[in-house]
Amino acid sequence: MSSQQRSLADLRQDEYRILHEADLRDYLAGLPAVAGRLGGAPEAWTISEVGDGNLNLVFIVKGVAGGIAVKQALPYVRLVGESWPLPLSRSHYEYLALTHQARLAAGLVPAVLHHNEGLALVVMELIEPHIIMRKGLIAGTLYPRFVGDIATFLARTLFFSSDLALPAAKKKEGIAAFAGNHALCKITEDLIFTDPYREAEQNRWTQPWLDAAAAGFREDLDLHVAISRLKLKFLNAPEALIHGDLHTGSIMVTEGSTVVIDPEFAFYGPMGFDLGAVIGNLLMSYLASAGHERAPGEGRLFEVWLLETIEDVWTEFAHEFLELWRTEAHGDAYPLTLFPGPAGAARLEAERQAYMARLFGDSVGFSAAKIIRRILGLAHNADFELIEDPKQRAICEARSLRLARAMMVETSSFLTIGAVTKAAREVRDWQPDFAK
Ligand code: SR1
Ligand code: MG
Repeated sequence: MSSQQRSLADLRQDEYRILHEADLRDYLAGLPAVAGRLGGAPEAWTISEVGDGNLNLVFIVKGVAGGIAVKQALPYVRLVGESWPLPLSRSHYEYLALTHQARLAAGLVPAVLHHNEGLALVVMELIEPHIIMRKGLIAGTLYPRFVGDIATFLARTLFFSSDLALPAAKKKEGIAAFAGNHALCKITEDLIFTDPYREAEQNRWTQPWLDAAAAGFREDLDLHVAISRLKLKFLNAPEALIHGDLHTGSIMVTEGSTVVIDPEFAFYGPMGFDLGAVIGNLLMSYLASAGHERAPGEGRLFEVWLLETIEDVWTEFAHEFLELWRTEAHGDAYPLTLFPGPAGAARLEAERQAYMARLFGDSVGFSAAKIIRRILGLAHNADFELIEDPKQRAICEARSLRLARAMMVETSSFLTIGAVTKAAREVRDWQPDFAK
């Protein structure tokens, strides 16, 4: 036994250390169910680190019989480095959220095969042959199953963790179980709801074209009021267990299947934050499309599909959520005894519609916040970043900022999802001054 092997063997199996390939192989070999799933001799397993997110290590391990994905939290933010520590406990919350979501939205999240709290490690089934949805969208691929799957995921995970479905004591136990995930919430509170609107060292944008827009957003008090209201809602509205980071990089797809991954930001928060993440990221995909065209008009069909998809995500979500409310409302909210007879039933139905209108407004606002943070804040997304010509990228980003500002400051003028897609269509061909 080499000295390196001896020192690995000496380590307690649940003691935190960053797992490198040899250590991970030994660790997995010690888990009979996982080793059986991989098959063959551990020495023959292939291990590759594939993490391209901002926070963690992700390994794909393959053996003769099958594959697994291993996600390990690092004690710091991977994107920035050791100067930005981050609690390993996020792995615990991710595990809790994954197992909870698996009960509510079977088949739409990866199955957890193993969790080690000490190592901040989750072993999951390998989602194959799926790819990260953002990558597929950048390539202009259409995903016909996506609307149905994401609408079901959103409706079921949000409804069944809300006061509409749960007795108050159960709901409060849920809030308590996730309350410790505040460091991840703080990332969102800073990076999404604060930094893009002030001078912050980590902010960046496509210079010099967006300098004026970035300065304008730092001085725009109407916008500051709007983003502060959204931040307050994020801080103090534990409506449901939300995914907390539901961008298109947290969704894996094929044309026939959708799987939602990476719920490490999960906590009890406003439902509109998850809906806004999906809608906002699809809007960015739509407005980035022109920047990926190799010939004018090449992306038009894809763009038409994207706008229909945005409309259908909201419409199908609202339909499924309302159906659950009508048939599965066992929570303490809206006691049926307060709505007797046909008049009570009609009044309750009107109230359901009013609730959805309020949730839609939240989703519009959060969607705008998600767009702005990806253009003026620290963490950008590949939809824009992969547009090679920086001026063309800035044009796409400027259109997105214009749309997002309107959605955030004039939210009440967006009464329907059709109003959102109409505004997106209009801004798609708008030319910012620097492009003229
Ligand atoms: C410093 S972490 C930056 C972002 O990465 C995650 O995916 C979240 O979106 C977070 O805001
Ligand atoms: Mg993530």
